[in-house]
Amino acid sequence: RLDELEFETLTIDQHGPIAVLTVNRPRALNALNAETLGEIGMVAEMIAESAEIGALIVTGAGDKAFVAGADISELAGLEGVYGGRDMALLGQDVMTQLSNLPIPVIAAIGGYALGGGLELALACDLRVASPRARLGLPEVSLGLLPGFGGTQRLARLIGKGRALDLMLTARQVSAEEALGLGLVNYVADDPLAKARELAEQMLKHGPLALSLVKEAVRRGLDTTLEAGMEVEADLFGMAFATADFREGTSAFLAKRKPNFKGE
Ligand code: CO8
Repeated sequence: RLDELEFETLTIDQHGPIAVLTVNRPRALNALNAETLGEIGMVAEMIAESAEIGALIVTGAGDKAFVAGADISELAGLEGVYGGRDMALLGQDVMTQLSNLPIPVIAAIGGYALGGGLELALACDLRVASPRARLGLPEVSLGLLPGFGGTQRLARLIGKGRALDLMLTARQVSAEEALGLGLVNYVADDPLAKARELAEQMLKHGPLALSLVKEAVRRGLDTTLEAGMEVEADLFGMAFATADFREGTSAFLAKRKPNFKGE
């Protein structure tokens, strides 16, 4: 079981098929250093190979922050072009691993989600924020740009104009404004509870279908509409060949609840 493993900078809890990854460096507002990134990558790798975990929630320890960014004290010690580039590549790889997981991944944002912290949330499929949350990409205020996929994922999620507004001004937005921008999906007083509720709702459905939806959207956004339609048709064909599809349709016709097996 995942929750039997020990990590230095994060904790993992498992509630049935739902895993909760909590970034746990509250004294640095859960800032991501190379060790945390490595540990998140390890967890993603294990979840990708686990048949037991059906959904992942990513959150931060304490009330104050989800994750307040990359660890600025570590960044300050990196030397030259290559140090920075390597750090960006490490962070990008980890975010892509999370984003490519075949299960729903939900960020529960209780406080600050800034810089690399917002990029972590952007690598998740959905974002739920507390009314107290503050979100932003303040990298230009440090003479940097987002380096963990933020320039790419934010513009794809909320559009070029809105993404450039946030990145060029470095301003923080409230949860309410983030909701209006489409940056978060839900605002809830208890974002972790809301994320669990959403995960449970998703887990009623066929797990293969969930993973195919994610794959179709992800691959489609990286290509033309025409090529995306082909991806959709191919994946639809794959869904058609599953036992889950037969179970889902026969359960509907027999007016009973489906019992999906992920096959
Ligand atoms: N890194 C390291 N330590 C941090 C970070 C961080 N990102 N954020 C907060 N901390 C630490 C503070 O230094 C402080 O430590 P100490 O108690 O030892 O002084 C502790 O956490 C508490 O923070 P504050 O006292 O500052 O708390 P406040 O309530 O006064 O302020 C803020 C909260 C507004 C969130 C403030 O802490 C802040 O502005 N933090 C930095 C936010 C930021 O700029 N984040 C972006 C970082 S850059 C980034 O993420 C780039 C990602 C891409 C990298 C690409 C690789 C090359």
